[in-house]
Amino acid sequence: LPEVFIGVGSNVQPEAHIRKALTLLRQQVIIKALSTFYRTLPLGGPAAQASFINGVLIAETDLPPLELKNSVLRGIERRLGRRRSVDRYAPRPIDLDIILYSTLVTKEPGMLIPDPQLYDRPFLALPVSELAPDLVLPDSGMAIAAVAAKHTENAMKPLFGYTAKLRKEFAHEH
Ligand code: PH2
Ligand code: MG
Ligand code: MG
Repeated sequence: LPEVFIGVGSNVQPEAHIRKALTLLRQQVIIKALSTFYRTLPLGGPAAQASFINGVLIAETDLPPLELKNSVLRGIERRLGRRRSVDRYAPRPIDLDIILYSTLVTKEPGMLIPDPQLYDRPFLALPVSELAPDLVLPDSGMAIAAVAAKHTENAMKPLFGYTAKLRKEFAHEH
């Protein structure tokens, strides 16, 4: 089955919303592994915005990317009360993004894989590197370790207790 790296983020009751999102997600895909989850400062948008929790998981699914995104991920976002508006920095109960889909490279509008944000967001690069330290990115040929090395965990606080609980509850045992 294709391995998909999915970015998870929330800044509205994030502990609870991420747990609910994973409960729904695992009804539709196999959750193989969870990165460390971090408390992160809001990037872009109004500075007064609430902080986020961000992390990345590896899923296995035979769903093609468009279906995974539009029915599964968007479906969970809607069920958790996310309403999309013109404000791309609006607080969100849950955000689920396809970061990598196996070795696929696609540049269609609305379906950029690998997600270009992987290159400039520490809360994506560091977790992906934790989950797959030897990964080579299929679009650029860059090593994820090199991308992650450009970032520091300065603005990221690892949530070890929360991560352990998520792993116990949701990560499929190998
Ligand atoms: N997502 C955003 C904007 N800012 N900041 C953090 N810390 N985490 C996010 O997931 C995030 C953000 C919209 O793309
Ligand atoms: Mg996002
Ligand atoms: Mg998104």
